[in-house]
Amino acid sequence: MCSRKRTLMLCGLIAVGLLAASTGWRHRAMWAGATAGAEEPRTPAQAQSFNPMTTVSPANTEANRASDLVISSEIPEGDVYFSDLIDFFPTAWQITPSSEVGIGVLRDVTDVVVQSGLSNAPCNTQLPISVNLLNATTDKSRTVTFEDGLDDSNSDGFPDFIDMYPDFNDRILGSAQPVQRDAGVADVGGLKVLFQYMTYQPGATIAGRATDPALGAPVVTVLNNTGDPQAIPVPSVVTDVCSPAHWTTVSFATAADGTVLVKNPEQPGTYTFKFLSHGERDGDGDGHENALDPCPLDPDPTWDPRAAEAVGPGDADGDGLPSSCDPDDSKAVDDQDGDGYLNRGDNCPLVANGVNQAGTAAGNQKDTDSDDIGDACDPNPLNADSEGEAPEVLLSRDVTITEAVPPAAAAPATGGGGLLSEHGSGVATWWYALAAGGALLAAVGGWYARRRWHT
Ligand SMILES: [Ca+2]
Ligand SMILES: [Ca+2]
Ligand SMILES: [Ca+2]
Ligand SMILES: [Ca+2]
Repeated sequence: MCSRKRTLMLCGLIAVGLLAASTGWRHRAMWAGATAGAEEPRTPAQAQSFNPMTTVSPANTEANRASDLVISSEIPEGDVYFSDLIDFFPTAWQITPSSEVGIGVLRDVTDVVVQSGLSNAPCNTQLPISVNLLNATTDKSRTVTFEDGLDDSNSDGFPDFIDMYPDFNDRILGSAQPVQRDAGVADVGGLKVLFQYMTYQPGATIAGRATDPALGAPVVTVLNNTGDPQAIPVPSVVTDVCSPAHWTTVSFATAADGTVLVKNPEQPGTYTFKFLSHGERDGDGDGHENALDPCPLDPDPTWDPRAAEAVGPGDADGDGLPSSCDPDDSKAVDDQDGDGYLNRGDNCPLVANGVNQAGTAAGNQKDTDSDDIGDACDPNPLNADSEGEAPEVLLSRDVTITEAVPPAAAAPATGGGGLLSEHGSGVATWWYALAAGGALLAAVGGWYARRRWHT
């Protein structure tokens, strides 16, 4: 689901509990931003590696306490990127359904940094992204299209993505009814990107796959309309997305009006969060996943897709087409097949399969088996495993919930003391994370602190 040639994935953003499963940004998505500093050339990875990491931290561990929850994940540099990711919350964790919370209430803040390649350049640009996620309707009776979602048709101050149900969600995820939906729109280098976190009942079937109820309540992330079979691919300035990436989501305990949004389990004990993810496929075993590798069936042992300079070992002309499959590696041609998709952002860089081929067998980036190799050049277009198996990782993270502490006798009313006594040392942890996220997150954090101060 999160396949990157069509998606950009931040797939893991999790929010409060949400998990991320499918995401993608179409066509390798859209990131833009500052360029990372040049580095010494590295020895490219020689084999597929996939080692995601995740932490879960309640700000307060007392039983039955409304507590902020922080989930952080990362994928190290050189690993293949996520193909999909689903978080599973312990069923005893108390998440208030969207139907019981006001539309537009702030529930989560997510801070992401992911590496990307822009306009056929190497995948070495990093861009921090921050997004506020608001409580959104789970009522499917009024829907909105992807194209109209940023409108505010009832003038309530929220985009229609918030108070109407995106019609593409069911095409991507199936008809299961989410319990909770949070949505927000990030500004990524001037591009608008819709984030949605969706939480389901344990055992829900998502995107055609039944989830194991023993794992907990599944949470998935959807970016834009990635994965919608009715979406029409178009070339993007973001021609690659790759590791490293990390993201942190803070799910707030309460709304400004005191409504509880997320609460620890009622009883003390140890509770286990699960994170089920798959990595991207690597058809030629050269360590570069298919979505990052313009020559996915020809090993490129000396080529570094993250190199500081495009011209270098393995790509003498720097056109993003490594020497293993470049018809002439002494003559740079950024769009070898002339179909409008630059080499690094084309799932068949040597065969025209662009907008002009829509409706033909080649299709417009058509990739029936979602292995990031287009039908027009896939030797096994109906068998993804023929072009590399997807590594699977299931992480377990235990969280210990402690006995509730009876309320202490009223303390002297000193402003700052109230904040600290309410949240304990956990607050400092997520505050630090927010501060690292930049001005937007800092602003949100400040608002949040003020709200708490006066409660
Ligand atoms: Ca290759
Ligand atoms: Ca080349
Ligand atoms: Ca092509
Ligand atoms: Ca394919």
